[in-house]
Amino acid sequence: VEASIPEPQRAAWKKFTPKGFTTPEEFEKECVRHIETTLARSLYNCDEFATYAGTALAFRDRLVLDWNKTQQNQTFADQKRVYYLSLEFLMGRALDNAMLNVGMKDVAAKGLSELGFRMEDIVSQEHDAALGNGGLGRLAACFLDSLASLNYPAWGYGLRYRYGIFKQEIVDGYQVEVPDYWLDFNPWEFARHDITVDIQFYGHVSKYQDDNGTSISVWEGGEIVQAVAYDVPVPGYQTENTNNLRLWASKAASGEFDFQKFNSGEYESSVADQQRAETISAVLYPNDNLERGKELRLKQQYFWCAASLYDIVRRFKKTKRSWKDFPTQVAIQLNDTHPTLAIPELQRILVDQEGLDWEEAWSIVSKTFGYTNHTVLPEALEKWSVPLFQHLLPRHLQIIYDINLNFLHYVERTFPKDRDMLSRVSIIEESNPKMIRMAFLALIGSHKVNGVAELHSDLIKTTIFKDFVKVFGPDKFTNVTNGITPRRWLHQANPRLSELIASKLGGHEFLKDLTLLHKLENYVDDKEFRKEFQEIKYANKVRLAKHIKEANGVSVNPSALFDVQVKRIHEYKRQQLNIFGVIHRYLAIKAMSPEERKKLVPRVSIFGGKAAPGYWMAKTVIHLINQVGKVVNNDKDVGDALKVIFLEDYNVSKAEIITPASDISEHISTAGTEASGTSNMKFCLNGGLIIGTCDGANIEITREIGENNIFLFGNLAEDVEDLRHSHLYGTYTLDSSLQAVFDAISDGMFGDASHFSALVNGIVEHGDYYLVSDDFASYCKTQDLIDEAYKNQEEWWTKCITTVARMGFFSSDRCIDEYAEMIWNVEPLPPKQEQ
Ligand code: H53
Repeated sequence: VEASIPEPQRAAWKKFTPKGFTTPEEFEKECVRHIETTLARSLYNCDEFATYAGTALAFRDRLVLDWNKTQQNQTFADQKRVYYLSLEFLMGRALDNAMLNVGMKDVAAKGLSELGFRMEDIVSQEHDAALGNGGLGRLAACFLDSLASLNYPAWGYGLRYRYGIFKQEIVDGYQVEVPDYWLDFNPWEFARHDITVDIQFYGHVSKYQDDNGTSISVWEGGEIVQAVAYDVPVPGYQTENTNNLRLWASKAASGEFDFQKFNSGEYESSVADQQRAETISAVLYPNDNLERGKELRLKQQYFWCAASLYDIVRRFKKTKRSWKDFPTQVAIQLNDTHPTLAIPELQRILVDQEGLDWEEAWSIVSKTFGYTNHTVLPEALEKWSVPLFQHLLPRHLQIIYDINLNFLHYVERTFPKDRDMLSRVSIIEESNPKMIRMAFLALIGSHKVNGVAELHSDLIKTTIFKDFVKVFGPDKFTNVTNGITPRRWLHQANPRLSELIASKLGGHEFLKDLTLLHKLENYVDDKEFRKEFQEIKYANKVRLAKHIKEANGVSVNPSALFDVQVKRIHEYKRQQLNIFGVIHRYLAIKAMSPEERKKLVPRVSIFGGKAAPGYWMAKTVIHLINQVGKVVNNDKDVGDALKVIFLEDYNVSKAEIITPASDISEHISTAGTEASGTSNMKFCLNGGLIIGTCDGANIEITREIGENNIFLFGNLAEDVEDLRHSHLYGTYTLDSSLQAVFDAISDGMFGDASHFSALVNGIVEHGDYYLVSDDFASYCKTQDLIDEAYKNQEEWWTKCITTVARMGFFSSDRCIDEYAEMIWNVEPLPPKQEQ
C-alpha cells in the first residue's frame, strides 16, 4: 500500500496501461518487438527458438495484465483462499495452453505464418517444465488449471528446482539419466527478489520465562538459508482469472555469505557456503511412490513449508483479523505427506512467535489443513528417523512429541481397554531408530483426509488408517476421485477431436462442463460423425508413427492396433506383465503358418516411462522391453504382425502426442495398489479403450462407461492377500504359457538370460508379490478378446465413441468443486468487470 501511485497521478498511469493485442497484426508487432528488443535479435538472426521466445513474451504480457488484476481483486475481496502445497507440479509446456486459454491461438497462428513460421514448430521449441515425477505432480498441474478456470482464489506453493526430472536416454537398451537443466530461457517465471524468507535449520531449543512467568521455547543457533519467491502465472480457460504459482528457490542468506571469510582470502569456502545453500532447491528427487529418507529431502520439505507458511501468515496478518479467523480465511491442502511439516510449523508460529496458548493454536491448525493420501504402498509412506529430525529441526521434534502426547492421552481416555492401540496409532514408531510416521501426523493435524478414487478411499479406511477411523469417526475420511483437465488433454492434445465435438454440441461449452459430452451419444450411429471420428484417430496414429520413425527408426503401420502403456516404470504397475504378454504373442506368431499370420490383427506395443535411477528391477524391465523390441522388430517372420517400441523420455509433451493415438492402453496394476491412475482417464477421453484390472479409478471408469466398453481382467483387491499367502505357503504351479515365456528368456532368445534372472526369479522363487503369474492367463485371454473386438470395426468404434461421451465425470473441474465444497469451504471469485 505504501508503494502505490498517489491519486492525482493515477489518471496518467491508467492512460498507459497496456491493453494487449487482438489481431494477427497486433500480435506480429508485439512478437517482432520482443524479438528485436527484449532478445536483441533481428530479421537476419531469427530461428524457430527466437520466434518461440517472441511469441511466448507477447503472450506473457497478456497473462501478466490479467494476473495483476486477479491478484488485486483477490486482495481487495478479502475472502477465503486456498493454498495447494505440492512438492511437484508437472506443468509441461505453457505457451500452447496460454494461447488456448486466452482464445488467441488462431490469431497467433495467422501472425506466425505471415512471419514465415508454422505454429507446430514454434510450440515444440518450448522446454517442458518437468517439476514432477508422475501422476501426483501432473494431478497438481491439472488442479491448478481447474482452480484458475473456475475462478477460485487459489495459490500453488512449490519448489523451484533448477533441475527437473532427469531426461531419459536409452543406450544399448539401458536407461541412462541426463540432467534436465531447464532454466536457460524461462519466460513464464518472475523472480521476486524483494520477497524473501529466512529459513532456519539445526541449532537448539532454549527455555525462557516471559514477563508473566510463562515458559517459552526459543529455537536458537544453527544456520539460515534464504528462500526467494519465483511467481508463475496460471491462466484460466476463457476467464481473466489468472492465479499464482509461487515456487521457492534457496539462496545463501545475505549475512551468511561470509564477508569475513571472503576478505581474509577464504574465497573458495565462502563460495562453497553459497553453493551449499543453493543445493536445497537444486534437484527434484526422482522417485515416484518411493521414499528414501535422505536428509536433503527433509531440508527441501521444511524449507518449502516454512517459506510458504510465512507467506500465508504474513498475508493473513495484513487483514488485521483475530487468529480465530485464520481457518475461515485460509485453507491449506497437503498434496500427500510431503508438506506435513507445515502442521508443526504453523503450531510453532502460533505458540512460539505469536504467543497463543497450545490448545487455541492447535484448534486453529487442525481446522486449516486437509490431507490427500495418494498411496497405500508401504515403501511410499514417509517416515523420518527421529535422530535425523532432532538434528535438523529440534523445535519441531518437541512440537510433534507434544502433539503426539495430547493425541495419545485422548486415545487412552477413549479406548482404555485397548493398550495396543496406543502403539499402533502413535506418530512415533518405536523402532530402532525411532521413526516419525508422517501420514499419521498429517491425518491428526487435518480436519479432512481424502483418498483419490473410491476403492482407494475405502482401502485407506480398512488398512493404513483403520484405527484412526475408530478414533475420529468415519466422517473425517472422504473420497475425491481424481480428474484431468479437458483443456490440455482434449482441446490442446487433440484439437481435431475437440473441434468435431464442438461442431456437434454447438460450441466449446463442454470444455468448461465436461458432462455435456453425454450429448455425443446421439451421434454414436451417425455415419458422418463416425467416419470423422475414425479419421481423427487415424491421423493421430500417423503422427505418432512419424514420431516413432524419427525417434526409434522403426516403421510401424498406422492401421495396426496401437497398444500403449506409458507411465512410471514400477513393479506394481506391472510393465513386466505386459512384456511377458508380448513375448507370449511373439512365440505364438512364430508357431503359426504364414497364412495364419496374415489373419492376425497387427499390433504395435508401445511402452514409455522412466525408472527411478536407483530402482534396479524397474531398469531391468526397461532393458527387457528393449531387447524384445530388438528381436521382434527385426524378425522377418513377424513383419507387421507385431512391433515393440520403447519411447525414450516419456514426459507431458510426449503424452500429448501419444494419448490421442492409442487404440488400447494398459492400466494393469495389481488390484489395490494403484490409488487412482489418471492417464486411464486421458486415454478414454481421447477415444481409446482400456485393458485394466479392477483397481483405482478403472472401477469408476467402468461404472460410467459401461462394462461392455472396457476390457477388465485379473484378481480382485480383496483376494490379493490370500493369493500372496498361497505363493509363500501353498503349492503353487506356474501357468504353462508363462513358463514358456520364461523358458524363451532363459534360452537367451532376448540376449544374456542372466540379465533378467532377478525379474523371473521374483515370480518363480520369491513369492510373486505383484501376482503376475496369477493374472497372466486372464491377461492373455483378454488380449485375445481385444483382437477379436478390433476385427469387428463397427462395434469397436461404437465402444470408443460411447466411452468419450461418458467421460464427463472425470474432469478435474469436478474434483476442484468437490474439494471446495467438502474440504475447503471456499467460493469462486469471478473477475471484476471493467468499468
Ligand atoms: O498419484 C496419482 C495417482 C496414482 C498414484 C500417484 C502417486 C505418485 O505419483 C507419487 C507418490 C504417490 O504416493 C502417489 O500412484 O495412482 O493417480 C494422483 O493421485
